Amino acid sequence: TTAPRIDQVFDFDALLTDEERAWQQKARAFAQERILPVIEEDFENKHFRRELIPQLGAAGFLGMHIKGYGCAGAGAVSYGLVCLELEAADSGWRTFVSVQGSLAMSAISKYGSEEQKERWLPGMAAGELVGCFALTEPQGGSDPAAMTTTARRDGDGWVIDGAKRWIGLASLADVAVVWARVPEFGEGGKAVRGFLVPTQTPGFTATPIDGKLSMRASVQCDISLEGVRVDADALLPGAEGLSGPFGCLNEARYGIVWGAMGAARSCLEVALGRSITREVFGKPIGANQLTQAKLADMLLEVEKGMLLALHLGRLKERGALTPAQISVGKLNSVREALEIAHQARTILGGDGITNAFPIMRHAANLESVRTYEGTDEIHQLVLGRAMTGLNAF
Ligand code: TGC
Repeated sequence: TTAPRIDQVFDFDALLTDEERAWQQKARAFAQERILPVIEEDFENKHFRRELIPQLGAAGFLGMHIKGYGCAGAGAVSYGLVCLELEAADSGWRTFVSVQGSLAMSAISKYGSEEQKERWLPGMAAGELVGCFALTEPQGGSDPAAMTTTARRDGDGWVIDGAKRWIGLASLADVAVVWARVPEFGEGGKAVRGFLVPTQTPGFTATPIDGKLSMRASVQCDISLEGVRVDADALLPGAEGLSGPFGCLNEARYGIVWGAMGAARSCLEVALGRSITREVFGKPIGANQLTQAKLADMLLEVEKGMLLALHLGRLKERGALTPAQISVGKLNSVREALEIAHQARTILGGDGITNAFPIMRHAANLESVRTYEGTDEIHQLVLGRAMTGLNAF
């Protein structure tokens, strides 16, 4: 596209530090040089380009908010900007960084023993090892308290049985963070614990889910756990109950707040570019008032979404970000990004449904983003509870 840069209208970058701009530029260059040239082909062919993983590691994007263990120790806003630039290329690659860094590495960093951190984090930061985060089960992801996967003591170790679904990266992962109910710890969510399961362990099987019309350039799997025996030191000692996995979901949801605005910005840029070059009724379609109204409304939502993301990022850097605030951002960013993708498609006319433009790919991807890490409805209910004090789950 020859689109003018929409960020020049608002000068959002003026709100960033030099270091944050440096991360932004690095991620933008990575997306433009390594992802964009191949993404339409990969999406079409359902191909996950594994060779990019060490390159993401070398760039410092994996677990970049974690201090030590080979991680960059960058600020929350820098991490958000990287998510935005990667998702401007494709949600699948932001999802990779989220699953590896915000979910699997965060779980180890927040709840792991020193030995567990030393064993896994440096290789994961470098992109030499891949992690996945096995929380969701086949009956649905919204109510992890209902999980049926169990871990039982067996001599010095644990035996895990159950099934997980929609687990990103599982078939290529070296280690799975598996959340399981430990009956001896009681009932409900309080009995949930996390285990670091090397994926070569007998009884662990990950099968990629086929037939996806969304996130086609990334991998999500079914996992079967049949008598998976792990040593005692596989247990994450710092996680007790559902606040363990939820603490990691907070990190990933925060990245989505920024990331979805990247997909939205790309759709707006393409629509803006085409509005100037596509002629209808003898003039560029962008010279029509209705089109300009659409473009203006899209710009408003991108800029509002980015300002919201920045506000949440600054709160996170102060250690003041709450789960309800993250719900505001996740709900708003994905909902508005989808609406922007749909509006952008109308400006392109029939061309908008082809893969000559990224609009439908972003729209299809965003349907996944809307569903994982808490659906719209879950975030509405989190906010409803925060406002009313009444639990509607
Ligand atoms: P509730 O009783 O509210 O809470 C249970 C315990 O958890 C604590 N908690 C949180 N802690 C940290 N951050 C949060 N956001 C938290 N939310 C709750 C809470 O304080 C309590 O702690 P404690 O110590 O008192 O026990 O639990 P609930 O069952 O009422 O929660 C309801 C609800 C709906 C908010 C929760 O179940 C929820 O968020 N559901 C959505 C789950 C979700 O996002 N699932 C999708 C996961 S995506 C995925 O797994 C795939 S990863 C991506 C990939 O692999 O590609």
